[in-house]
Amino acid sequence: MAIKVIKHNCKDSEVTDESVFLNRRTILKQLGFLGGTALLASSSFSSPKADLLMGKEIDPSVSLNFTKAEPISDELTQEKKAVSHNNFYEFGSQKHQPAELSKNFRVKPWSLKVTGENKNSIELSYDDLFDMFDLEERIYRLRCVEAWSMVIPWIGFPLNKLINKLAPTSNTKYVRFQTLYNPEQMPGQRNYFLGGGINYPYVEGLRIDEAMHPLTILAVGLYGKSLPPQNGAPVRLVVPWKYGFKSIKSIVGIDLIPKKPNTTWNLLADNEYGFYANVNPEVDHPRWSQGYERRITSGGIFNQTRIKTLPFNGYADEVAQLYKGMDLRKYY
Ligand SMILES: Nc1nc2c(c(=O)[nH]1)N[C@H]1C(S)=C(S)[C@@H](COP(=O)(O)O)O[C@H]1N2
Ligand SMILES: [Mo]
Repeated sequence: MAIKVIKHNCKDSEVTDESVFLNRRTILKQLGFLGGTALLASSSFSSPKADLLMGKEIDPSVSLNFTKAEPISDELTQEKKAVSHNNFYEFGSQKHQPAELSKNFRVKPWSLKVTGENKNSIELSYDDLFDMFDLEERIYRLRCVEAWSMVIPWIGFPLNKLINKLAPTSNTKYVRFQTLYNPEQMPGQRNYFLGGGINYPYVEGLRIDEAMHPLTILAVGLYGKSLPPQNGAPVRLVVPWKYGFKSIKSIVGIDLIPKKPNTTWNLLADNEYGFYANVNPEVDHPRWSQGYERRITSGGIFNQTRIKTLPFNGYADEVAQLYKGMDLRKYY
């Protein structure tokens, strides 16, 4: 299936005919040449375009072409929540800060370098992220180690498709990921307190079998559109059976390596955040229970519903065999 259309931060010369057309219509509308109903005649309007037509602040994200997911029984988190309640310490450690402080984050041009064994490597440009693989939607639960959770329709591709391009051998035991380091653009990287005391760049890692698992994706979009900066534009990892901090954002480097890599939260507090970080209601965080979570929904008190946390975040049937014989209290 062919991919994507328009992207972030496009100059006028780069945008597709459709968006130029929509821009022109906006102008025509402002001039009073078009009625509102005529503008709604096309069924392909997605919300950013609708916002454009309404003359509201323009959302830089754009519609993507992708295979739609089957609905799941969990209620989707409202999009406005998913893009305004974030953890992205590079843009501040309070939930509301990433959306506010990442507005001018430039994601184009982008370079994602992927290295394998024997200096084997590939580099993906911004366009490659959307063009190299067919995009598919995945509706996943996201469980933060802080005991809140959401249900988010991501758009992306399985990480194993990218790894397979580097033809890994048995020497590859782990995969290391790194977020962009750019203090000029990321205020939390130049201000120790804003950035939550993290030693940047943010790094993460997976065992190779976890990285190759079909549930593990690189996401380039959510809710039908490319990722907004606060959710990790232009490309982030999503590993649905692990605590959210494993799902590293705005990735510039992926390396196939023989040894277990360092991971940011483990470096900060080894006793609180392990390398594995599989969602596990049996293993409490030293400072709070992991038995329950606050699902961010449209109902409940304060739009939160208290629910039981499931082993592997409800993906045990798919992933439990990866950890056969391991003591999950030790390998937390
Ligand atoms: N680079 C980077 N990636 C990150 C984080 C971060 O602070 N920096 N926070 C993590 C945490 S704790 C969570 S819960 C998820 C949140 O993803 P969301 O904001 O898209 O819901 O991103 C993860 N990825
Ligand atoms: Mo998190």
